[in-house]
Parts: sequence; structure tokens; C-alpha cells
Amino acid sequence: MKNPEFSRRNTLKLLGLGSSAGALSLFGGISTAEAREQQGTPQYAKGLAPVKIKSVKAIATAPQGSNLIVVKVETTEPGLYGLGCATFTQRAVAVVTAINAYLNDFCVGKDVDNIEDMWNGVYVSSYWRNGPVLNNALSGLDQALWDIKGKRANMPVYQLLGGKSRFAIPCYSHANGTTPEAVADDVKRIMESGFQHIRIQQGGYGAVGATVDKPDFKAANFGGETDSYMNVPLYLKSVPKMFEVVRKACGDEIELLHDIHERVQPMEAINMIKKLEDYRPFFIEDPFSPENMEWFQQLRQSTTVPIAMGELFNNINEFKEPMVNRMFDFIRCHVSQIGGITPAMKIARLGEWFNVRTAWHGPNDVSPVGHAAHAHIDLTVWNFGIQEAVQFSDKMQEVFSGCPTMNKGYMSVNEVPGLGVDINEKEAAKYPIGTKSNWQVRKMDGTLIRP
Ligand code: GCO
Ligand code: MG
Repeated sequence: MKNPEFSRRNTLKLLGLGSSAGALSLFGGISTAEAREQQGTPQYAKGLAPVKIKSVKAIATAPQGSNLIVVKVETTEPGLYGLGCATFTQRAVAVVTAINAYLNDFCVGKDVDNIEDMWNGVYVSSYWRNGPVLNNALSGLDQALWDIKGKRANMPVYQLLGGKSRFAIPCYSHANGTTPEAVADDVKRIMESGFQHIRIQQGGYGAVGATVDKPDFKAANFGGETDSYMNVPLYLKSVPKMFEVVRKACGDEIELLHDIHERVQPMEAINMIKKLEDYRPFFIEDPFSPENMEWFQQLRQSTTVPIAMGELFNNINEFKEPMVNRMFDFIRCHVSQIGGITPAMKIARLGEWFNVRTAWHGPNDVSPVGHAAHAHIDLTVWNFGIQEAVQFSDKMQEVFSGCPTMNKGYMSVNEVPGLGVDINEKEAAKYPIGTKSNWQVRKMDGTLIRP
């Protein structure tokens, strides 16, 4: 005879009361509380107490000159900690304060596993939000929590993000020179090391380094002593010439990129980009300032040269619509400037639906932890475009172990649980950060240029 207790309704109620926990107590001979406790603790953490955040601190270091900020999240599980990049090199001290004075208090005692909730919690915790300082602090925490989750899951973060869509990450390197011929020589040198994508700049941004004449504002003692001068007409003429010389010297195969770095008037940028069509640029970056997003319509109607935009973006409202309206082809966010891996994955997924590919900002003022975070995302997302890469000096690798590696133009991550990068705090302390940065660029009459 069927035991009435086993009636379907009772079984469902039991299961409803805590799903399989009830079943476990029914069939496993242990108390419901034990079963719920056991059921509440997923397989990978069976026997492990829930892990809480014990402390959040900023580690500041500058082994290669650029100020780098890394967040270290320590947990209640001995030896388990995470690292995340919070590098805003021009205002590094402000980010350190945001982390040590606010983030630590907010996070201590909270569960390490709920990254999405932690992200949104910190994001609104200051009421006012979306700024470079607070977003970088938030990014450090976010990346560190992903690092911890990878270590708890015993797998590299890219596996948590969806696994590999490619065997390694194609990257671009930087060629420079004060003349087009010198740039071409530098491109050849970099091609020999296997890169198939190379950014070309003559004299740095805005050809500032290729200008010899003394500007009128300096003769008039206007502006600061260290302010630099940009000869806009010379720059606008030099870029098409540089592409012509490099294409002739290095061939049609190599993918060439250039960064206008928002330094000219929108219509000047549009006219110059049109002159580059014959040289098939892979992308032209930051033709306009984030303050001039409306000009993209005009640009799209004027030329089909692929465009990359975004290292200065902080706020989703700056790029959501332009992406949906396909106003550029590559999104170049500085991942820590927008708040870390969590928002970057959302931006990449959004881009997939509108053919906008990723090209995360990856210069010297990103820590090796940040470069690793880029790489884990890059390995996973289908709409990956290209990754900006840098070389890590020996000093840098003494401070940071497990840095991503470069081989023939491809970046690879350290195949260990988490993001794969660790820090030696004693070594890091040998290279204190500074507060000086100079982004004052002026025209002949002294007018400041958005740098
Ligand atoms: C790039 C960038 C950088 C920035 C620098 C600012 O495309 O790599 O434009 O070089 O100028 O990161 O601190
Ligand atoms: Mg740039």
C-alpha cells in the first residue's frame, strides 16, 4: 500500500520547501538543515565555508614609469585573494583614496561570489557615478573578484566567460619615427617579430615630436614652460604622406593603424581620413573627442575607412547609441575606466549585434593584471577585433609574475586559475608613483587642444 505521506502533493511541498534539500533529508537520513546547508554549498565549495571579503586595498607602483594601481582583495579563506587593475595613471592618488577610504569599508564582510551584485552595489554606493576615479576603483574590485572566482572554480577566467573562440590574441604594436622613412623602418623591424597589425605615428600624437619651429605662444611667454606645440597643418599633411611611404616600403599586406587622438577639428579629421582610403587603414582611432559624437554621422557619410573610438569613454550613455547606430567599427574602451570585466563583457556582447568589434585600450598605463583581464575577454568574445599590446620590462616582471606573453604578434594568458597574474608587494614598493602628468598641447596662438 502506498504510504499516504508519499502523496504527490506532499512530495512537491517538500521539494518546494527547499527543493532537493527536502529530498536529501527524505532520502539521505540527515537533518533538513544539514541537507539545506549541504545543498546551499555548491559542489566546488562543498565543505568550504562561504567566503567573505576580508580587506580591499590599493597597491601603487610605477616600475616602467607609468603610475599603475592594482586592487588586492583578501578573503576569509587563507591564501585566497584576487587582483584587479584600477589604473588611471594621471590621477592615481585619487583612485588609491577611493579604494582605501571607501571601497574597503563597503566590501568587508560581503560574499566574494556575487560579482554582479557587488558591481551594482559599488556603482550606486556613491550616488553620483560614472567618473574615471570611481570607475577605476570599481574595476579593481571587479577584476579581483573574477580572479577569485577563477581560483575557486579552479579554472582561468576565460573559461568562466565562455571559453576560447581563438587559440591566442592577435595584437598590434606601435611604430614611430620623426620622418615617414623612419616610421617605415620601425614598421619593418616590428614585422620581423611577427606582428601583422602595426600602429604608425610620426613624432607621437599630432606629430608634436616632428615639429622644430618655435611657436608664437612661447615667444609671447604664454602658457606653461612644458606645454607642447602642435602644428596642425603640418600634422594633417604628414599622415597621408606617412601612409604612402610606409605602404610603398612595407607592402599591402601589413595592417596599418593610426591614432588621431582627438587632436584636430572634426572636419579636418574627416578630410584627412578621406585621403587615407587608398592606403587601406585597418582603423583610424579617436577622430573626434567624446564631446563631438554628433560628427560621426558626417564621417560615416564621407568615408568607409574603419574607425575605432572610445578610450576616453566612462559612461554607457557616451557610446550605447553610437554602437547601435554603427557609428564606429571598433570599441576602444579603457577597461578599468568603465568599471572592469563585468561591464566590458556587456559592451562586447552589445557590439556583437551591431558589428562593432573590440579593441580594448592597452598602452603602458594599464597594469599587467589589466592586460590579462583584456586577454581573458579577448579569448572569449566572438566579435574580437584586435588588442593593443605592450612589452613588459624585466623590472615589471619582477613586480608582476604571470604576465601575458607575446609570441609572433599573438598574446597568450598564463593558463592557471584566475587571471593568472600575481604581484610582489615588496618589489612594487621600490617604484613609488608620482603626481606629475602633462597633457597641455597648444596651437600656434596658444589655444589649448584636447590632447
Ligand atoms: C593609445 C592611447 C594612449 C593614451 C594614454 C593616456 O591609443 O594607446 O591613446 O597612448 O594616450 O594611455 O594616458
Ligand atoms: Mg589612443
